[in-house]
Amino acid sequence: NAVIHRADYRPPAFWIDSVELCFDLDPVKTRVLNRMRLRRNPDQPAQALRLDGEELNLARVLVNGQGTSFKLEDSQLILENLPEGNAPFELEVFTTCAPAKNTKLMGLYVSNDSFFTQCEAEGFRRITYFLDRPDVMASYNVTLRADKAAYPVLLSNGNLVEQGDLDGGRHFARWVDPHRKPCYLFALVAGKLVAREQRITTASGADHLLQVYVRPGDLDKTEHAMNSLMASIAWDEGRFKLPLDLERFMIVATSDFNMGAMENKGLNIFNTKYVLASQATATDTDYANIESVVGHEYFHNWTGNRVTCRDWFQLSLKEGLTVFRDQEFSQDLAGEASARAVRRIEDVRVLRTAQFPEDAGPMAHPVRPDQYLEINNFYTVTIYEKGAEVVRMMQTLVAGEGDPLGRAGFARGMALYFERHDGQAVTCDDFAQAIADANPGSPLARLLPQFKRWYSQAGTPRLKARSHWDAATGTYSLALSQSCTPTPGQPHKDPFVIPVRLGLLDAEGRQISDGLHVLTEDSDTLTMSGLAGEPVPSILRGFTAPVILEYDYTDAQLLILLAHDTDPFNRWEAAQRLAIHRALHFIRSGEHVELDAPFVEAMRAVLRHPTLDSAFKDLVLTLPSETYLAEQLDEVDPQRIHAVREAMRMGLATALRHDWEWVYEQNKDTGAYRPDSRSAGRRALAGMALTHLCLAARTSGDPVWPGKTLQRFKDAGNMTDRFNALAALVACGHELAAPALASFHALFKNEALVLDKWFALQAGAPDHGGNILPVVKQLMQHPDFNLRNPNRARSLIFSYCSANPGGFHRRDAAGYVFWCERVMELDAINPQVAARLARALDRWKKLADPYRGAAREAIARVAAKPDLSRDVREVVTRALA
Ligand code: B3K
Ligand code: ZN
Repeated sequence: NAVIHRADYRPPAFWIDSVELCFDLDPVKTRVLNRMRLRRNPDQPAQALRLDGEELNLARVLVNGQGTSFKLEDSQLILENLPEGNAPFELEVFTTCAPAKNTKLMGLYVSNDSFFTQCEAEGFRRITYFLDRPDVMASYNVTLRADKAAYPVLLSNGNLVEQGDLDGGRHFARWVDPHRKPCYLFALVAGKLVAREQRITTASGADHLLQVYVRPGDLDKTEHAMNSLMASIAWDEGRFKLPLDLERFMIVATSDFNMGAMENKGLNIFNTKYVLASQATATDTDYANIESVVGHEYFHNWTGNRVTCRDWFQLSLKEGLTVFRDQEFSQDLAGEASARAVRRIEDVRVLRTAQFPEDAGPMAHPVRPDQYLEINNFYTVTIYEKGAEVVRMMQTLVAGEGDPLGRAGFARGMALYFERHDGQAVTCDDFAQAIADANPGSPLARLLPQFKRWYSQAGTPRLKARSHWDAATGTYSLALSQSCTPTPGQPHKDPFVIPVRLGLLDAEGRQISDGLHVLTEDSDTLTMSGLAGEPVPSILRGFTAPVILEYDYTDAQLLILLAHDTDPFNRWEAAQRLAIHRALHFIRSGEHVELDAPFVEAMRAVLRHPTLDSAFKDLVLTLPSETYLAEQLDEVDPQRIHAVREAMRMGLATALRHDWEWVYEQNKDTGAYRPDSRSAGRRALAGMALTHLCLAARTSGDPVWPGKTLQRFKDAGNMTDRFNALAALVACGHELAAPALASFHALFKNEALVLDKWFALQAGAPDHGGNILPVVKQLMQHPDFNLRNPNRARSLIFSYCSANPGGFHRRDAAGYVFWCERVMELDAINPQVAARLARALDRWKKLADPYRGAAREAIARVAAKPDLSRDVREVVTRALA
């Protein structure tokens, strides 16, 4: 139960070359026979063998077939009297475990009468005693035995080499994985499952079998996942020349899963949420998420599995890189430049609303952390999303002539990375070195040691820009400077390497120049002369670095950028800044919210624009979230922010009423359902129009639009349109919302993933006078609610505590009391899920009173509970520090 430090890394004292596992699967008592071939690591001093094990019953230990002495201490099996010398020896460990009682969903567990495993990061030790660390890679040979009627399908990693019947109605299957792997990539599945199958021939001419396994009733919802898998395979071959290295690639869906999915070698296990889709039950967002998560897990097959992490501090080596790869995949699949830009904006929005606050709060940590108490707490937006931005900056910094984006240079770096490290467990340094070495002379290669501060220093850098215009000489200068506030354990920061793509526009909005500037010092000044008039700077185009850009844009400049910038990211950003200026003004001044004409006209121009994509219009018209606004303030009054944002939304609803009507008519019919980005964008904008039209009806009392919305809800031919209509009624608090919610429940009572949406919509609805908490409490009593199912717990409890600041932060502190009780209740069931919920109050120190004091008290109450998990303890201890 001690803090683990990166600096303490030592290679293992023993290697495990091969593992033979034999499972007798039984929900109450599963027997696991584990035969390993080990040898001492000659590079390490002779010492005892310490195998990790958790919640196991140990029955027998044999060394080379003989009984031996052993000790059990602190969840370790310690063997001191092992054969001397470097010769391999055989160790046999026989244990039992209880999958049906496993509510943590780590290790081997039962869900809907089937067996599943989850081993990353340290779940394999809940299956058998092992060196549960990623730098120990072994060959696996796995036999599964189980009752044939109850568990007709028996799966593990690799190739099925043998199967047959056994006495007593039982059967067996034996799987051999042709690739060596760390134990966190082990998986088994057993149960009543059916598969969609697809045979493919890849570019090299090799044949492969692809399978998507689900529960029998769900086969009709697997087409999109299979298509996404085929697209992923083709993309990785095309862009990075990385082929599928297995004869068989399987995806299995389970409804009880702690996160999104898991990249086990050849046997990915997925949350049903990221597999199952039909137009009747899944939204466009679900379709897009499935595509990206299927891609993500598939891309891990190379980045993570073929080359893995030396230790868990290197987690971003595989996660940051694989998120970067899945983001690029989604962009490439989106097609046209404008659709790519929409994806980019969405990714940046996630980074800024989730990762920036993390980097400014008590859990802030570098992309490569230096210490942890519980590794599961470090599967964070920093490791994943900021890690992806670090990889993206590398790509940007290897750009060259004929390769303006750095794609070719980056692909060369990837090739070198695999040439050097295939089959190894390596570090983030090894990765960065390969990308740099493949691009000698690039800014990345020149600046590599300094660039790697992105891995070692936490916190979001601030990039300040100040411009100066000398009309007499036609000279424009832009002074850039950087700083980064202290984070826990890091009081001082050295300057980062910040790639800044900069464009200049003239007063009519025509582009004058565009180029990449790399800031490496604390400050630096760019000068351009020979200009006819003062230019408008478009700074940080495409969001080339994960920084907070501070520049005192005037409204006039922002309006020019919004109307004319050729960089779609900064075009969107201009609208965000216009909205933020206004929101912050109203929040700080307490003035009555009244939207000014220039802002309204700019929004109208976007809505009515003849050529802009609907998806882009939807992003521009979406006001910055309450969470993002809170980050812009030193002291946060969540109710004030909520009230101002709602009032601004109402302002846009009423001022643009006719425009919303027009937009709705233009976008409401998208024909036969297809989840492509263009028609998805049109559905999103139609949904947004409905919400605003219903909001406007709230003040006018006009029943027409709520009525039309209800009709659309009833007639909808797909889940996106149906859900958006329902959400519009809920958002405006109309009386038609209640019957619509009831009929939605009745329609989908047998669709777990749709019920999750039903819970989430109600828990995340705009708060009116404190009405949401009672609804949430009531829904906890609903027969369909189940705290043990992570998806359901997230849909109700997280939607309220983490995604509904206006409902959660109550002056009477009842939201915090509710949070505290749920964290403690969940911790006894599933610490990983509980620790995620615990983070809902990360930013409590920024709150104004009375919220601040009450939040502190609630966190302290959790911290005072004696038998907390390591997961929750780490989060609350850091929060109070
Ligand atoms: N690698 C897994 C995450 C495992 C989380 C363990 N607590 C999924 C992914 O990133 O692809
Ligand atoms: Zn991943």
